Amino acid sequence: MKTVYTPAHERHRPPTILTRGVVVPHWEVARRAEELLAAVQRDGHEVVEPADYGRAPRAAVHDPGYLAFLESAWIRWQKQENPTPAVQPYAHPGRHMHGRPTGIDGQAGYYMATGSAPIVEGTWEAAMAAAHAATHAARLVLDGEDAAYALCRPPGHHAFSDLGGGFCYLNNIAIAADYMRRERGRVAILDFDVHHGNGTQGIFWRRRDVLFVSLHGDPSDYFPFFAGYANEIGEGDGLGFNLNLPLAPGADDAAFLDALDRALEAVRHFAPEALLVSVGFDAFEADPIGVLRVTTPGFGEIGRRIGAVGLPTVLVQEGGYNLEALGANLSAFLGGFAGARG
Ligand code: SP5
Ligand code: ZN
Repeated sequence: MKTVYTPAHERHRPPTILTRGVVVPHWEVARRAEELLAAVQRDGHEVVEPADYGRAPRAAVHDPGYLAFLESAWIRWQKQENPTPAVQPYAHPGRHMHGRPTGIDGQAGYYMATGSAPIVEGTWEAAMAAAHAATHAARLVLDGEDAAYALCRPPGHHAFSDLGGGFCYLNNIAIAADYMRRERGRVAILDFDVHHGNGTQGIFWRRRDVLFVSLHGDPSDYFPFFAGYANEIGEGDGLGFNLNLPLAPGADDAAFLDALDRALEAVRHFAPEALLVSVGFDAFEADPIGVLRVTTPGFGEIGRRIGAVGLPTVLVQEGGYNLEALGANLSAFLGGFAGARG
């Protein structure tokens, strides 16, 4: 399978984040992509560089004010007194607060939902490159490839139209899905990262041309906490085109695969012309920030069942933070997928 990769991701090196009041090293590190790339090369997949698709694909999904913020935030932050190396918000608009700040500190809190998406010197360039990689994988499938894999970081599924967070800046898969929609009638997004794809859900909330289905740890006690519940089914034109399948903490391969079957049933019923998949390996039993117990062979079976749907498929990398296991989990997943394609 063609893998779309560019080393531009290395420019995004988030240092630390504040977790439960303690400063810890960031989990979303450049080595993740290195481990995934090594696995792809070991398995003999062809690696291609993404083209530059310009501003249009991201501008079709994201708010202009948010894009302007992301592009300029680091430079603006550096112009303050005693600047720090990363834009880190510390105040967010809570309920009942509707004012719009003009300064960088307030805007950082306005445009970022969490403190876990610091903006460093190369974040904007890396985020653009990740979106181009997902768009390029979509382009390959539109042009007739059976499937393609965007090996990208930073991830994207927690990014809304006008709100980043949870390690995410631009919503790579939403940008790719919207790009495909210009040439295809309906597309479905399946998200099996262990965290709910709240940004992707938000972007397509009122649309019936893009089905969103997510498998994830139950948000009642797990990030992103405020979205991902089973009663979220879309609104307006999008009513009935959003499906959340939260899983209890500790869910194993069997429980995960049962939920996957339900998700794939919804995809088949929707009968899209293409499938896009938010691929996360953080449902892994030994992920440092996971809550589920999917095994390496489990990811193989997940790949096999997704492949067996038989739709043209764009795979887009999201999370997965166990550096030692990332390569094996990707190999198992892609191997399962390819096996189902025959
Ligand atoms: C794309 C993706 O997988 N984003 C994940 C965002 C998770 N953000 C929450 C980070 C806080 C983790 N604190 C857990 C403590 C573990 N001991
Ligand atoms: Zn995740």
